[in-house]
Amino acid sequence: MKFIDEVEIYAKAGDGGAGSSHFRREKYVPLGGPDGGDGGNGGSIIVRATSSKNTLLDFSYKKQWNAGKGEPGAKQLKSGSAGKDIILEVPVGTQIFKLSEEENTETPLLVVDLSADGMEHILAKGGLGGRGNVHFKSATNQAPDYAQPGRPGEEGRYLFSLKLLADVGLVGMPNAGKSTFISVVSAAKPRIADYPFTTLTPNLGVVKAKSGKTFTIADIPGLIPGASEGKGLGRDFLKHIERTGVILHLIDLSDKDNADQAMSVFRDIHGELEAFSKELSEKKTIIVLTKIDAITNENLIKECVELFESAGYTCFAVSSVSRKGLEQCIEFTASTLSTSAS
Ligand SMILES: Nc1nc2c(ncn2[C@@H]2O[C@H](COP(=O)(O)OP(=O)(O)OP(=O)(O)O)[C@@H](O)[C@H]2O)c(=O)[nH]1
Ligand SMILES: [Mg+2]
Repeated sequence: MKFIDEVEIYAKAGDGGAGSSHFRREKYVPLGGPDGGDGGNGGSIIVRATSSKNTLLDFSYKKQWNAGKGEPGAKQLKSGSAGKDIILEVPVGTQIFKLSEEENTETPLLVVDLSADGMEHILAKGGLGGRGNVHFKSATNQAPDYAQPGRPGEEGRYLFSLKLLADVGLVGMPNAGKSTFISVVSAAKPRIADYPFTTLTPNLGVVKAKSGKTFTIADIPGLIPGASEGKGLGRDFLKHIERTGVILHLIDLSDKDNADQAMSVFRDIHGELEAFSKELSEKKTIIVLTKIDAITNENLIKECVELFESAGYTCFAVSSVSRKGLEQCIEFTASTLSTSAS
């Protein structure tokens, strides 16, 4: 599936229906009073965040959205029916910006940050229906032939920009085992293969820790040296982990000969995070050494853990194949999230 994280759309709410100007016609009553009904309100365009989507793909196919017009009012005080609302469902984490009428004249204005499942916002409000002439009857004017027109619905160009909202972000070199990790700790089913850049778009998974805590985790394409300057794929996706609380930095231990090699890979990738955004590099980071089932030298694990701990990091050694170490890693991640949230 294609992953789209930025789209521009045009939204037009429905215009209100016109009020009716009409006079009662009854047999034997030569001058019936006004009986024109009200026009219906136009439909609005509403955006709603849903956790069942994680791409803006739908909006790259359909860019123009028009909500229904209100029907005009009619004789015998009949009100026009309201126009239908349109609800645009977007992934949680979508930020919506209003664009100016002329292209690129101003910086887009943030309208709403749809940061929670179910959150809604009226993007373009439908126009009010006009009032029928029955409302304009007065002591001095018993037969008003005036009815209000409907008001126009709001309209505008908007930018939808998605920054995935996950509690935990997975980073690491291609092939580090990120997708395999998310596939065993959550129900996410990403593509996994023994070549780099298997993951082309982010995956989200929900993890239930044994302690009962639940958190979301995002798997993004692998990072390589030079990523912050656009090498590989990673850079485009780093923004998706900008809003995570904790980073799990995965390092494949199965192809390392000594602890220094693992540390040097870590420093390279961490340097890329730093070059992309200082804030990202300062996030709480937990080191996860992966693929330990494929290691014969038990000392290597111990040396690595000691080296990372002496550098101030909490470090876990895990295997997604044998599941060794996963539970401790997940429990620790869950408790780190809850302490940093409070
Ligand atoms: N032996 C062993 N192999 C693993 C383990 N975890 C992942 N692998 C293998 O490592 C290879 C890469 O795994 P992925 O999960 O696709 O790696 P990734 O980090 O998502 O890679 P990219 O998406 O390319 O960045 C696959 O062949 C996996 O089967 C593990 O715990 N043990
Ligand atoms: Mg992957």
